Amino acid sequence: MPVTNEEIAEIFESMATLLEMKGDTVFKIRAYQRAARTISHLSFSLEQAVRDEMDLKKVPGIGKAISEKTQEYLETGRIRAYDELVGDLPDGVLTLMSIPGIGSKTAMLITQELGISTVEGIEKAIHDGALAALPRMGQRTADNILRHIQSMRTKDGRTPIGQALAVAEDVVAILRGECPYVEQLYPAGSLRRWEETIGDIDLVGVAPEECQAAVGDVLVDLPSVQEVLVHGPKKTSVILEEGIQVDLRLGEAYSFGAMLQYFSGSQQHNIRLRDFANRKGLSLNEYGITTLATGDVARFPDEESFYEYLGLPYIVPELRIGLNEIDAAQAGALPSLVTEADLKGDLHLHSEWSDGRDPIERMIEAAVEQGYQYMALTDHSSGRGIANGLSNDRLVEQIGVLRDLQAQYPITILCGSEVDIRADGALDYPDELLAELDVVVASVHSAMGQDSDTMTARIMRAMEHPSVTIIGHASTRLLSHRSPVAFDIEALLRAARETGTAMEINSAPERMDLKDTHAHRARELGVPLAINTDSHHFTSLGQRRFGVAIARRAWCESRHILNTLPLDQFLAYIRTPKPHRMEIFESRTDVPDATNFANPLATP
Ligand code: DGT
Ligand code: CA
Ligand code: CA
Ligand code: ZN
Repeated sequence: MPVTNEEIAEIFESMATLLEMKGDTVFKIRAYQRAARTISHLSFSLEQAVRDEMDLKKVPGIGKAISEKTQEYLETGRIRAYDELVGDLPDGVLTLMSIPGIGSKTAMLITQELGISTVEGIEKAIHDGALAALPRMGQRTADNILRHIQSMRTKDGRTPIGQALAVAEDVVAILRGECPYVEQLYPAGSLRRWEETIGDIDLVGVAPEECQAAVGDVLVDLPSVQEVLVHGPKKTSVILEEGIQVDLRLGEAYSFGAMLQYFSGSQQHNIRLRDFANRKGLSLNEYGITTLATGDVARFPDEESFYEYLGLPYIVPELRIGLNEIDAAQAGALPSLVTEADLKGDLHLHSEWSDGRDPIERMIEAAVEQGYQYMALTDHSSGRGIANGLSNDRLVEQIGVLRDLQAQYPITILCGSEVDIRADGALDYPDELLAELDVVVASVHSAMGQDSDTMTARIMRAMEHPSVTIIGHASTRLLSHRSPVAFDIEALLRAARETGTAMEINSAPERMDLKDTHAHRARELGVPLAINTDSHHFTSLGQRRFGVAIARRAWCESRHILNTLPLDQFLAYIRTPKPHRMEIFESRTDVPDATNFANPLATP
């Protein structure tokens, strides 16, 4: 492939842009811009000129540096100086710059202020107004960018669990409605294991053999089906409008256990389980368990009997990762995982006083309906212009309102705030006001582009504040929208333990933050974990199931979760100064002996 002058000019143009972003000297920036312009207007091919051993420095506008880099590019296909400049950029800046209408300055501003590094993230920020609120942006520019994105849209592989589960539940409801002979029908695969993102939706079900094909017929006839991949008697595969694939498989009730187990995965878990079975002279497949010596096949109506036949206790889908769960099962060391029913309160709720959609009363009623003993209202602090944060005066007023409302409700209403952790780690309210609150969730909402050391120190400073109860959504990631901030999770979790600060598992399905592996480490270190919904709407409290799933994937029992404490112990906890409150968390007397293993997804 010949190298064109345009190609070379473009690289120097990019270098000028990158140097500008880096804040390099105007002189250097201009030199690259001039070179780019000169090269794109040359009447001869640079490649040919170099081959002819012409001295490029003779060309006006091309100096020594440009000449050498041109040769380097023609010889090696790269320019090291360019690669280094790209390497220095924050994540995602180049991605953002690939969107027409977003230049280097805007891309930097967006990554630094909003922490956004993906096209989807920009889209979200346009929809919620955050982009238009940036300096020199405005609604019209934001709308233009959105149009560009929509025209360049390509589908990336995986779907966040919140979206996939909603689609799966809709499809299951329709199939059940149209096919009354279907006995069982569950999501399997990554969805049943509560992975953060889902490659495709696997549905497995039971129907009498003569009716199985009809279920597939209903699936392919759904109005949202865009493409049919497979349409057979036992298996049907379609792609829905949203770009999500659905695989449906049907089997018989007497062997459904093996089928559900097989298609629930993970593939790694199944491989390890198969090795385990092989050593016992058994072979596994989706129909049952074969004794190799005799060829006899055992059938299982449910997964419990399947695992039991292998000499193992039941392993819940969330634990089927393929790491050490089979060893733990064999040793009788599986945890009694926390369940939704263990939660006694929600400690992160918003009302219309800040950026929530509903009145305080509605949020309280929703907490009562969850059966909670306590709840904390935590509207935003004022630093967040776009979230309609509460000024000092309005927070004082809200505390009064909450104290007045208490008499009307059979739930303990705790006064709280989701207070901004400013760029330097200071909090958004004065200490005296924070000390008035029962529960303080401290979160990062700005300057998300800080480097790891700065961000870690910033959050640690908030942890050291005596009034901070919980660090909210520590990584600030939005699944497929915004990358996590850079931080040292180990240092943060150790600081949380030392200061007596809880870490939030934010259940909002677009957040899932802490994520499972971080929650796992938090549990190991003895850090209290609070499973909150961060609800901005009274219907969102049920999203706790996503947070509970993270905790379960992190091998958490009820005793590892702060808001499973009964009211009296929780009040004692928050009223005891940090870090001594840890003693209350650690001396739990309420932990039940046995835990219900049922996967919430698998319960009809
Ligand atoms: P995904 O869809 O990428 O989010 O992940 P999964 O786990 O849902 O994977 P999927 O949909 O390809 O297959 C569903 C389950 O079926 C998988 O977890 C285990 C089982 N399975 C599928 N293909 C194989 C295979 O080739 N070997 C084994 N051992 N299991 C398989
Ligand atoms: Ca799947
Ligand atoms: Ca699949
Ligand atoms: Zn919040």
